[in-house]
Amino acid sequence: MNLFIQVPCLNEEKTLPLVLDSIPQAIPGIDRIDVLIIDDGSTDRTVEVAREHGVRHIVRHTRTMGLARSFRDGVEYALAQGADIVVNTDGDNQYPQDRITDLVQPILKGKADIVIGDRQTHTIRHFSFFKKRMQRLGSRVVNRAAGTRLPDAASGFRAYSRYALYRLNIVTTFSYCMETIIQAGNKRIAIASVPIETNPKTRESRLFKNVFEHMFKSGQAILRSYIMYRPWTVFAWLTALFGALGIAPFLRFVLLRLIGDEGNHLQSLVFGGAMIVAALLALALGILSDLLKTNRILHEDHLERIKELQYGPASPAADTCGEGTAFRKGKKQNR
Ligand SMILES: Nc1nc2c(ncn2[C@@H]2O[C@H](COP(=O)(O)OP(=O)(O)O)[C@@H](O)[C@H]2O)c(=O)[nH]1
Ligand SMILES: [Mg+2]
Repeated sequence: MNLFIQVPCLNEEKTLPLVLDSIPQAIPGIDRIDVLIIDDGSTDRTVEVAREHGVRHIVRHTRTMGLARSFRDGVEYALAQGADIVVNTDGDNQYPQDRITDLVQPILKGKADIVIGDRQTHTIRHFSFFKKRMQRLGSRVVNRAAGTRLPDAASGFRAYSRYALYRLNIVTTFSYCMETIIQAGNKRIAIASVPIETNPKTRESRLFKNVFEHMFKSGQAILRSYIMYRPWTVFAWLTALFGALGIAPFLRFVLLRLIGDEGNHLQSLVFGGAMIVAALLALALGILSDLLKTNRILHEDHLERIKELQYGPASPAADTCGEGTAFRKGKKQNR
């Protein structure tokens, strides 16, 4: 088992040594541990610091491309180097790297393909009351969209098996944390959670200026993923809502006529007509997005096969008896 620990970095020269020094040297069940730095166009000494600490794997972006792209490029590099598990941790030393040993256990035991370090946000001292509530609400929304029961959907401290990385495709430029959970949940990839305690804060978040920006951007990512994976849920509800609003004025009109009202009720009928047009539009969009979903599933199947050809079989078990992939492909997938 080869483990790659990847650290996406944008100007982390100050805190990177703390991260690198706390990465475990050996983990039972893991034959080899490699550290990978993804430098997203840092202008400080991040890369030099990494090299001074013995990091041999560095992916560099000449210009800042964002966290989601950095994650993707890191994963591709790790898979090409033969990684069986990829752990992601942050360059600001927010996460306890010594807990990586526990983080990879569910994957080693074959119990999960993604493991998330649960920061237990309600206990974090530097989080305000409002931020704690919002973290809980965010996780609840993601769980609903993904059909999961995870306590901390926004945590970036995670382990992914090779199989999970073959099946996940990141399309948003932001908030890939939320997106991966919604994808994984809908694709019936097993996700586990391990409680962790975060380290004291070293600096302010660079990803979000404030909690409202966090909420707005995460909300966008969640909505997009939800429509991608469950278009009918969204558009069927919209069709039903507009349909009901459209039919009501016509029913009222018929009833009033029956009891002898001779008025023409033009305004309410125009409103009803507009609502019925909106319902038909929502229905058409639902049909279109369902067709697009079929297309996406075929594309994703292709991508999975390409990754298998490029990087080798998804799991060692699949190599010999096919068991590894067979038991993981759940029965009821909402892909
Ligand atoms: N690639 C990339 N990484 C970033 C960017 N901004 C922050 N990071 C990295 O993403 C991780 C999390 O960033 P951080 O500022 O701690 O955000 P937090 O998760 O809200 O605490 C750290 O490892 C940062 O170095 C960015 O624009 N691009
Ligand atoms: Mg941080």
